Amino acid sequence: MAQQILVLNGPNLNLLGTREPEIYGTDTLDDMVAELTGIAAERGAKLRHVQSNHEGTLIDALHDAREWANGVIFNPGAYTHTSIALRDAVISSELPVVETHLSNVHAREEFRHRSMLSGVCLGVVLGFGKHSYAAALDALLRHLD
Ligand code: CA2
Repeated sequence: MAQQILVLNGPNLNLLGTREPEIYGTDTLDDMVAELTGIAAERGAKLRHVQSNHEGTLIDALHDAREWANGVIFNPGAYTHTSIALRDAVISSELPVVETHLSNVHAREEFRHRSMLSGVCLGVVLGFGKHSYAAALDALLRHLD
């Protein structure tokens, strides 16, 4: 049975490839998800992608994932640094969640150094641009196997 993975992206990540390319790269979100879907297919895994700018929608997606997903790749965007509600939703999902970031948040502003989610995630991958997602997928599939 194929592993089913939710790729969940938070606020402003719909703008990928349109601004701040020096930080976030030039690929659009659609480009990135298409590439990741190909990588997943080579490993016999299936992805579903959800992006939302709304905290509640991200929480709903984590609750829903409990019903069908084996694991989650989650870039919570700026909610990483603030959201206890998303932390609680990760716990409630009872799924392995890999916190994933394009940029190296520790090389940026101090307020980005703290994550409300890392402590309840399986692991964290950051700083490799779109390759962070590929590395997160690889680690998650190895964990699930
Ligand atoms: O590095 C990451 O993946 C972040 O989660 C991205 C968030 C930021 O608030 C986190 O600290 C680290 C911001 C996403 C904004 O994405 C944009 C992409 C292109 C243009 C504008 C924003």
